[in-house]
Amino acid sequence: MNKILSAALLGVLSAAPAYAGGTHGGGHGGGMEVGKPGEAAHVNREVAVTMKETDDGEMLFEPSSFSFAKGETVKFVITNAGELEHEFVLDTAERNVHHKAMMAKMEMEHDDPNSVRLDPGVSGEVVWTFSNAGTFEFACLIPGHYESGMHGPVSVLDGSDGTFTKGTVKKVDPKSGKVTIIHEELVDLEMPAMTMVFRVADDAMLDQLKAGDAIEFVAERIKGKLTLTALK
Ligand SMILES: [Cu+2]
Repeated sequence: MNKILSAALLGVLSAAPAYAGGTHGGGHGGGMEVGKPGEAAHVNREVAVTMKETDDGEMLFEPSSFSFAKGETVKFVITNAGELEHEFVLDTAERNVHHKAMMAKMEMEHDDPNSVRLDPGVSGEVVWTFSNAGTFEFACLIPGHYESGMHGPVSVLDGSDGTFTKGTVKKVDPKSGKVTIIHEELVDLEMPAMTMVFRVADDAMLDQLKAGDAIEFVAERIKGKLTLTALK
């Protein structure tokens, strides 16, 4: 598992040749490497995303990164709080680069389930199932916007060979990258229910946790430290 996780975090899996086929049309119904269109009835988590420009010419997404567990269906509720048109596209970083190059050459309008394009002041949704582990990307591919800051990583962690344990977040400490959890028995680690401090495998996990949250998580011992490797 540790090997798989590090590979995923390094983005090695996103280069898997089996999915790297040359067609541009990804997102048309079937599965993509980043996952597949999700069904509203299966949403595990809803996240709010804001797109905007700053006074000094940056364009950005808030939050700027995500971390999900493999298999999660996420409803992204996206708001364009800026003054320009923006889009939210989920894909591999490679495919985004390719797609961006095409968009620089011609005007393209998409209506694929992995993306939404929004006028200023408008909100939209993308419901997506992250069916593969790996490091992916969300981005705005309108010419110039990616370069101005509109992209961020999506880590999909494979906790499938670990057991999910229920817990309640007691404290989040972003500075040290640690979270304190009041948890039930950790079966894989043979530890009884108690309150413990964990590191996170990916800092983006901390953005999704706040004191009082009821969570399910997988914890593993990585280099001797208790580490959260999946969250839902
Ligand atoms: Cu944009």
